[in-house]
Amino acid sequence: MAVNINEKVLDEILNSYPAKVKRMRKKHILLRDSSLAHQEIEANTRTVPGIMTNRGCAFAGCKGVVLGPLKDMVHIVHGPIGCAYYTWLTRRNKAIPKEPGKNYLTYCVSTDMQESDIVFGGEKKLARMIDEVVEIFKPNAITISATCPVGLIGDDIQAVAKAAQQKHGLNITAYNCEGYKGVSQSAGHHIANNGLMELVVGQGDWEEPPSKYTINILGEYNIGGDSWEVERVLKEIGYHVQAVMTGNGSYEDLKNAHVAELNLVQCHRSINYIADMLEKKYGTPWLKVNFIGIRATCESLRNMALYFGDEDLIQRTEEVIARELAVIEPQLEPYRKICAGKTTFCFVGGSRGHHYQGLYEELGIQTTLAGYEFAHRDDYEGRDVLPYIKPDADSKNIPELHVVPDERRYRLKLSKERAEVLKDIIPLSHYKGMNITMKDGSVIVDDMNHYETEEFIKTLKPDIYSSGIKDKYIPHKMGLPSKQLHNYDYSGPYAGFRGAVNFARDISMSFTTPTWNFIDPPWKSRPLLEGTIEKPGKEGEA
Ligand code: CFM
Repeated sequence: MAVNINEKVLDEILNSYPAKVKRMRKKHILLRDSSLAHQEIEANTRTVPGIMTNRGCAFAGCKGVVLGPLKDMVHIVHGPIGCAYYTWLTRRNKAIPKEPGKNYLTYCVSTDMQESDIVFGGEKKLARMIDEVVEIFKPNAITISATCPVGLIGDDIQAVAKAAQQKHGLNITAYNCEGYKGVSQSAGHHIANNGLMELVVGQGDWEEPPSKYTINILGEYNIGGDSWEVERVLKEIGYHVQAVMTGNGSYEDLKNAHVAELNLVQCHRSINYIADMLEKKYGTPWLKVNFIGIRATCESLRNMALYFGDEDLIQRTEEVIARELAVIEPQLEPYRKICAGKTTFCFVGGSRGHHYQGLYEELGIQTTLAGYEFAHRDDYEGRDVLPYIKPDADSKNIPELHVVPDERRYRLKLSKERAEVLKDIIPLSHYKGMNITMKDGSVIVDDMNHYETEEFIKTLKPDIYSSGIKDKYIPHKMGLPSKQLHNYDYSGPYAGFRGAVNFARDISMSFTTPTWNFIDPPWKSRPLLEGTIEKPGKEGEA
């Protein structure tokens, strides 16, 4: 399918910007061309002020994304109530308590800072709040996340956490993830990864995995129940999932996550730091997986079996795949007929922009534009580019945790020789990024804004748009269906085999709803440019 764009058209879109902004934005946009050895994109840099970005803040990345789904902990937001409210379950990370009553995600816990706290400091209020939380909830652990004002007035949340930890004998950790740190929520992922690694993972006393094939799933947040579907399949094959980081996750599972024999990485962007640190500290390799899409799920399962290299496991993997496919293939058939030949945009935060393309393709829908809100160059260009990414003032602002092999617990899970062999056939401790998987002529956009969203829709005329709540209604107003790939519009799961059927059903419904008969996309009903030419007036006339 030809994609209706070239450098000239792209230039015309960008010409509306002031020259400096145009120069800056151009570095964030690529037209995919596989004949070039390498295509570099600028990413993880500041959004131009005034531009309508879809990005969130560091606090959102730390509290909302990584810490928030851990269910047996109470997550205190030290800050104004709005910050707490907007990171409270809006992402639809689902959880079922493991121990009766130990799911605190349904509570929005905040110090509700007021003007007087800003003027006189909020440390005492925070300390009181921790006492109250311990008394009322008796959680297994507590986190405290800082919002912008906390950093601005200088409340020492680390000291408060330390004192409370001693007082209550509970794991209480504080995260300096003030919203303004870094350039997006990505900074908050890093801060949360550091904290969990330093203060939670490894705190348990297990020395050995509880059963054969013990794994962790990293970067899976159980949006709409995704990780339940993934775990269902993994359990059928014979894996033991020790910890999911962090969807439906728990402090109790996480503290013994060091015993796993393999770490799976679903969302590379948000959790690659922990994956790397677990490898350095405990010798556990990580495998890049993708459980979105049928082919990607099958490939991930087969790669896992290859990692363990056990004939029985390989055979069981094939049996489960065959059984699952036999069930879902007939279910998918009618949806494929509806979806065939259509095109989509796939613009999501940091990994779904890539992950959903395969699933769309399996339904016959081509992705003509994709991108990430806040990913880094390695998520586009692959991890080989890591040594060439220059740190800037914003990235240097986020502390790097330097871990060393754990004296007692480090053990090579894989011999060096076997690792070398495997690295050629499976993505072991490696991610190739999104760009190489995209078709020539398709558009790759980093931190796409609302102006560009409208312009690219008018140019490429997709049949459906997929992104999040901030831009969902732009395509709707333009007469196009759109699908939120952040929280799934109250549906899901979309992962794994059964998830693929749910996705196909929902996307097909988007196309077949009669709603779109009442509104035409602008290019169908009127010219894109409207205006009148007036006769020039006499000199001096207004
Ligand atoms: Fe990872 Fe995510 Fe994503 Fe993300 Fe997010 Fe999310 Fe996302 Mo919304 S952790 S990077 S910070 S896969 S909340 S579950 S959907 S932007 S693409």
